[in-house]
Amino acid sequence: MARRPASERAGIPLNVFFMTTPKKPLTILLASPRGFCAGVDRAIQIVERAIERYGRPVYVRHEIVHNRFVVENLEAKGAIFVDELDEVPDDRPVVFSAHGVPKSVPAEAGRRNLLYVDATCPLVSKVHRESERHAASGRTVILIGHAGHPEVIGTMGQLPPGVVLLVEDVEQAEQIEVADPLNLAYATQTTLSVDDTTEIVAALRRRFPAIQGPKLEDICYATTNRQAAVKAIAGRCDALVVIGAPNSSNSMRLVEVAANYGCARSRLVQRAADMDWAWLGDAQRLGITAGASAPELLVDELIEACRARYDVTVEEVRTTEESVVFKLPRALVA
Ligand code: 10E
Ligand code: SF4
Repeated sequence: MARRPASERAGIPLNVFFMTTPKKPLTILLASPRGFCAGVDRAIQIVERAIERYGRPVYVRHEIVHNRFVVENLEAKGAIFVDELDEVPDDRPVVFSAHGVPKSVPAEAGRRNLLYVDATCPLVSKVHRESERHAASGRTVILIGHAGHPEVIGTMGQLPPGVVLLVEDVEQAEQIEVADPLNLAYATQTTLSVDDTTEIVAALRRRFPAIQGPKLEDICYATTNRQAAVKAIAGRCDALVVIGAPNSSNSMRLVEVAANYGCARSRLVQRAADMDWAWLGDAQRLGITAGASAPELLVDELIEACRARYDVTVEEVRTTEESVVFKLPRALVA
């Protein structure tokens, strides 16, 4: 005779064991555009193609983009990430990161006869060329950006010391002294807060009416679009997560934008495993976006982790379409 289940023998109906408390509802407002931009996509492809073409290992100076997941994936394919060129052996190729490098870096690579591929985003290179053009016309360039960030180091390093002056905020814009206010230009880091930069530029224009600069700032399309998408959802969210890395300028700006536009409970999360579920608390609407260097896979992973805990409905809020694609360097095509 078949043995009865232990629960029945104990007098407990079997279905009691399978009764679960229903999951709480959670609406995810998914910002769009989010995640990879054209410059990041191109930079990753450059490393992958360089490995295919030149074999392992290919060295990469600095994280190709500011994302551990991307870096570890490329390491598994044969990339070795280093801080400086002196860590690259003479007989191996090296890729420069998407953030751009000072002129001294390709110069040193050339001096050592290294095979190098520059993965600087074309929109960063554009800022480099504009700054050079101003300097050639005798203008001092005020660069609006964050001290120590590789893009800022790269842009300042396009010109001799003293030609580019750094301004980080409105306070510094109000205080900066220049030798010749009639021969002045500004440029910006590509990943700044659109709102903060507008204020900084306004302060510079007030103090130096003859200052020259781009029609809009040099903040790129991807930064602008990701911030606009967050602005569109922030006011409807109880909490908002930006997938990205702490050293990713554009990702950090998205957290600030969310807070400034109505979602004080906003934070950066590198991936689902780092999510603090207690922080989410009783939120019913969670905003999710991703920085320009964060793969979509990490967004999917977070949504799946939410589904395991909540009864999830996803609503994608798209503020614009993106179709920007950058060509790869000729050396890596075909
Ligand atoms: O710290 P950033 O936002 O400048 O870099 P990221 O690697 O997170 O995203 C890509 C942005 C680049 C390469 C700079 N324009
Ligand atoms: Fe280029 Fe903008 Fe992407 Fe930076 S964030 S890599 S400037 S497209």
